[in-house]
Formats: sequence, structure tokens, C-alpha cells
Amino acid sequence: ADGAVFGAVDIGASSGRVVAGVLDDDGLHLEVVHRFANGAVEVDGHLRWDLTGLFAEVLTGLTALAARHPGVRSVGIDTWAVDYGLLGSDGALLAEPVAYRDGRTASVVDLVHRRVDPARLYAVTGLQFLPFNTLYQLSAEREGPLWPRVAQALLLPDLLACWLTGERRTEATNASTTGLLDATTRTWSTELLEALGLPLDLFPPLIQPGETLGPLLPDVARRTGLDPTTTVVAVGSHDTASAVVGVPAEDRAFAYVSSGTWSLVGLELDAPVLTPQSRAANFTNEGGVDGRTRYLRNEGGLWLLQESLRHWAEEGPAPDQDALLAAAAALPAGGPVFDVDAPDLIAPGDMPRRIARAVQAAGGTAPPTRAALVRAVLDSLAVAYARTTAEAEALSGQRAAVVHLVGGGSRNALLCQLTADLSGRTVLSGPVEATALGNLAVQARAAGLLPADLGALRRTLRAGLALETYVPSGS
Ligand code: ADP
Ligand code: LRH
Repeated sequence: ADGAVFGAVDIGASSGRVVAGVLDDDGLHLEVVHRFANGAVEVDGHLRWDLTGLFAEVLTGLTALAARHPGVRSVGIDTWAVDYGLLGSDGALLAEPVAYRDGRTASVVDLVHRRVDPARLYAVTGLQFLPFNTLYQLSAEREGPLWPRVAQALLLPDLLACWLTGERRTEATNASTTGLLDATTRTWSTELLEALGLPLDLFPPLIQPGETLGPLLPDVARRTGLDPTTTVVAVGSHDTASAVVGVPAEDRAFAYVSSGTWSLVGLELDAPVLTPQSRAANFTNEGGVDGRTRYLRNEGGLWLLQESLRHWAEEGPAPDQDALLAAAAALPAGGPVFDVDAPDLIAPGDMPRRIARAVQAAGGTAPPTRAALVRAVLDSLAVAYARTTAEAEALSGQRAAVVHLVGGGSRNALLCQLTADLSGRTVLSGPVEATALGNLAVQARAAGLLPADLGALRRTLRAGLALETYVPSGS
């Protein structure tokens, strides 16, 4: 294993990075070789991702990777879920992909539910209702101008992988977020595709994490300086699937919070829970690596804070996040909370005003200062984390002795402590780059250099990490 190097491309809704994973006898060491910003922008009346620009950042990052490490074995790609690019019959991208926060699905949700009863949708896919799930986006797309020219749809990490290798496949964990995959058989649901009038071969065939997609295109190898024998290996291409692999758990009795733009809160199970109670609680059964089920709820996340900071920066001098967090931490506990899942918090806009309204809707007094508003966001996120962990246990029957908080939010000490206090459980925080870690670990395992068993793999990862421990106050 000495010195084997792997590359991870991990792109979240707010930032992306290219990370080297160097495996030696002490473990898997991460080096971020390139970071770049991401965000959706309004173009031609829709909120879109600049996927062409993101691909240029990927090439820049892979060039930095090659410059630092000769002989990179493989590269894995993950991004946020549900979004896709549409390709014409010549394979070219028809338009920059519409972002999930775009409002275009509002008018088609009822239409979809008239074609397939929501109870049936849940029984087949096990997916939490979110207005931006791919099936709603595609149903909106069917009414749009591009549809007659569409030959195929590729989920975003698959599209980036296709631009690197020329190969078209759909990675299985991310496919599970489309609302078109059967959660039990883990194959495309012909029933749902037909009911929604979508071609059965709209998405390319599935590929599982750990399988090799193919070698780099000669032109990509030449442009980046990577060896032409470097392959692209499928990983949990849904960022949350990779983050859950990167949860450094000691055993199975853990809950996780992947805390970034969104908060993904739940358990890892052996099989989906497709009960009416689970649907009523709006829990999702996303596909995990090794056929595990990511039983979780997608809750509001640090987007609420990011978008508030962005709004304040438009009004005057950009506020200092660290100073605001310190001021928020100094406020007393027991302040107002709001529902972080309120649908009107999804779209970009004047977030502080919307949050103040949400606090009032919950019977509280609008936060008088920015620090109080930040505190309300963190208190409300922690309330959601605590409640969802308990609900996941009750609905699945699986216990969680500890909560692992990973992702950018694990750097927020106040959020970690509040989560411990409100859940009454020990919170272990870190790593910040759990997603890149999980991405790299699946590649190193596919190369035969890390344990095959996911539990043993996680214990190996844990040995190389320094986690922070937060115990509930008063215990
Ligand atoms: P995503 O992958 O969804 O783009 P990340 O996991 O990178 O998101 O998390 C980004 C968030 O993490 C930021 O919005 C911020 O709230 C939080 N974060 C990152 N670094 C810090 C820090 N040093 N202190 C507090 N919060 C932080
Ligand atoms: C997190 C994430 C999450 C999805 C959302 C669209 O980055 O992939 O798991 O629900 O973005």
C-alpha cells in the first residue's frame, strides 16, 4: 500500500475541491490540492449550475493533483444529488443544468401525483418527498422546449465522469435520489418511468461503487498530465453516500448528521423501511455503498446561514462569520426556534426576513439582532438533528449510541454542542472532509488496499483521525 495515491473530486452546492488521498501504513491522508466556489446563477429565466465552468475547475484540480503526485491510480467523482444534464443525439449538453432550487417543479408536483399516487411512489422508491426530486424536474422538463431534442439524461457526477472517460453510466447511489429507482430491487422502475411518460433508457445503465468506469480519455490525460492508465472508478457519487462511508464509526450503533448546505440526518440500515409511518414522517431510503440503506431525512442546513450572510453582505460590509458565531454562542439557551424545513426557505432570497417570519409563525419573537438570528438558525438545526435521530431509531428499531457530525458543520462548535445537549447523546465531530474521505476509501478498497468490510474500513479510517467529543451539558 505504500504511497498509493487516489484522487477525489467532491463538489457540493456551495464549494468544490479536488483531494489527493495518500495511503500509507499509518492510514489514508488527505491533501486538498484545489478548491473552488460553486453556486447556482439565474440564466435564461432559470437557476442554473455552470457545469462547463465546474468541469474546467475539475481539470485544473486534476492538473494540480498530477503535478504533486506521479502515478495517481484512480479518480472518483461525487456531487450533490438529483440534478442532471440533458444530452442531444450527438452527445452534446443541450443547456447548462437547471438547479434544484429553481421553482419550475411547483406546477408539476400535483400532475405527477395524479399519474402515480404518492403512497405508491413511496412504496416503490422509499424516497422522501422533496419538490426537487428528479422525477418532478423531468416532468417539468417534458413541458419545456428542449425535450424533443433530448436523447439521454446524465446525473451530474456521471456527466463529469463521461467528460473524463467517454463512458456513460448511472452510478447507483445517486440513481436512488431520482425517484425512479426501485428501493427493493435497486433497478430502474419500469412502472414509474412508463407512468410518467419517460423513456425507459433515458438514463444509462447502472454502475456500482467500486466498479471501474474506464481510463481517462487521451486528451484529458494530456491536458492534466495524469497518466493515461489512470482510471475513473465509481464511488458513492451522491456526496451524502460518500459522506456516510466516511463516518468514522466504531460499530453499527451510530447516527450521522452530514452537515453542509443541507443536513442529512439518520442511520445506516441493511434494508429499506417502506412503512406508511415512515412515509408520514417523510424519511428517505437512499441507496448506500454495499447495498446499505441510508435511512435519513433531508433537513434544512447551513444554507440558511450562508444565504443570510450573503444577504447581509449585499446590504453593507460583509459580516465576519466567526464573530457572529461567537456572539451567537454567548446568547442564553432557550431562544426562539423555527421549522428549518419550511418550503419557503429553499429558494435564494432575503433569508433573514424569511427566517424572522418563520420564527413568528412558530409563535416566537423575531430575532432582534444578527447574532440572535444566527443563534435561532443553530438552535433550530440542533432541534431538528435531535428529533430526527430519535425518530429514525423509533421507525427502524435500530439504536444509535452516538451521533457522528461530519462535513463543514462539524467545524461549528456551537452546533455540535447544541446537538449533544438537545439529543442527550455524545456527539463526535469530524472529519470536515468526510465526503472526500469516503470517495477515496471506496477507491482504495477497490484497489484491494483497504478492508472489504465496511465496518472494518470505517475503523481503519477512524484510527487516522482526531475527532472532537461533545458531551451533553449537565451529564
Ligand atoms: P457542501 O458540501 O454542501 O457545499 P460543506 O460540507 O462544505 O457543504 O459545508 C459548508 C458549511 O460549513 C459552510 O456553509 C459553513 O456554515 C460551515 N463551515 C465551514 N467551515 C467552518 C468554520 N471554520 N466554522 C464554522 N462553520 C464552518
Ligand atoms: C447534499 C445533497 C443532499 C440532497 C441535496 C440535493 O449535498 O446531495 O443529499 O438531498 O444535496
